[in-house]
Amino acid sequence: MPEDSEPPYFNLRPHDFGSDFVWGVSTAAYQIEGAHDIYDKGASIWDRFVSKKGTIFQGQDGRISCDFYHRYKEDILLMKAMNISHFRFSLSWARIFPDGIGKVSEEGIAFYNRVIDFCLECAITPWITLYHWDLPQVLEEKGGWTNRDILGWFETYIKLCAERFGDRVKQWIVLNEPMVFTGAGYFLGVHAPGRKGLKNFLPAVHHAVLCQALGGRILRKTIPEASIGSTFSCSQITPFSDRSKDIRAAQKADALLNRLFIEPSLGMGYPTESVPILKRIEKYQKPEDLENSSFDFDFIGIQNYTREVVRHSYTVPYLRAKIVKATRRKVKTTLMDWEVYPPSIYAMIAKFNAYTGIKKILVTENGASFEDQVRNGEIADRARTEYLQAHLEQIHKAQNDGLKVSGYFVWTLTDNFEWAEGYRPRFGLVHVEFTSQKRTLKASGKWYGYFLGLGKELRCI
Ligand code: GCO
Repeated sequence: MPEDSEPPYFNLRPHDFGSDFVWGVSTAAYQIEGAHDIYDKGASIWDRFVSKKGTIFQGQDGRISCDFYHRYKEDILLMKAMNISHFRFSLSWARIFPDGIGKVSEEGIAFYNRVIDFCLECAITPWITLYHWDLPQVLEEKGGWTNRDILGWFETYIKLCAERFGDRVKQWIVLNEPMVFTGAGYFLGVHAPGRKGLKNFLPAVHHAVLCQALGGRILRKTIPEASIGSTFSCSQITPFSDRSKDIRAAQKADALLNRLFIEPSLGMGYPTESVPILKRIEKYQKPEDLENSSFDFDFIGIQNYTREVVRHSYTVPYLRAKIVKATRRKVKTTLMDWEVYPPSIYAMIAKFNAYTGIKKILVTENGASFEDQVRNGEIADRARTEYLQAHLEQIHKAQNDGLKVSGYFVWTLTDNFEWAEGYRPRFGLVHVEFTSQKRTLKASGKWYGYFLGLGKELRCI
């Protein structure tokens, strides 16, 4: 047997993380569901964005993806076989409200009911993310996240989801990584809807902050017993050198990438002392907004994959800071060109733990894409297993050092549509051959299943 198909030795067991520790996998609707126009489903900004030339690697799209819409049973059974007891997935707003608000699609509701009910039948706890980046296109045409009316649209959407699914789903996440969907979608234009500049970014940020807290309040009211959170992308930021200019640049990047959304939600306002340009958000603020930006979340999901090294740069407007790419630093990287740097997850747990208002921290995403080799029907992805293990070791160390972290969700179950990168980066524990839709458990998936099952044989397959 080739050396790399054997899982590396790992000395931790699930119970070393505590008996209440939550173990799961995370997914997102547009990345897995396919069935992009089935029944009366409306188009989302991603349905539209992928059809623009030059936006996605090789012109790919998520029209079919891994066809989770039709194959959800097979995929949930795979989770069950791997002893995974928590499944985080998102709802497609345009599948539920084809016109953004107004008419409800009972077919869309029925699909999510099937998914939820099958999870429960398999003793898997469903975790719903309400917004993982796929705004209905009709709402984008009215300004999307830059239009303050989004507060009303979002309220209508969340209220309905809470009413229809809240009897069975008790774990709720309002937003997925607001920094990424506002930054990549409304500032850089590299994600849907492809808008650029501060005039789009700043109102989008402010409305996302307000919606995040509003979503929390609606969920609390509609499902009083629910556990409610929101998720944040975060990376340790290391200054390129100890020159004061680089240190200042790193502080600005930290404020923008790690603090911009969590701090207003804790009632601390925007980090304007580090990034003065954020003061321009005032233009979009109403007197009641400061109070309405915060919500007492039951948990915070942190999503960490790498760290960033940042240096001063005269050429970057406003921020005067830029990321030094991992490839240029000659460090070990994943296929996304992200440095493999497990201590970053420890640093982020410590950072979020230091905020007094945070009650509970879960790692709601962590994972890696590598060049997976299929040999004789086996996927020997030792690098992924090592990556996951190294991050789990850091989480365990954080717990030993008294930091609170009580869950871990791998990104992701199956290979899927990686946004602007298309299908090239594969993040799954399960390999998908996209033309036949054949699923094959990778060595990393087998390892995760053995680990969670305490070394017992995988439950079926
Ligand atoms: C996120 C992204 C995921 C990505 C994953 C890998 O929540 O971070 O939304 O959808 O696929 O992070 O890049």
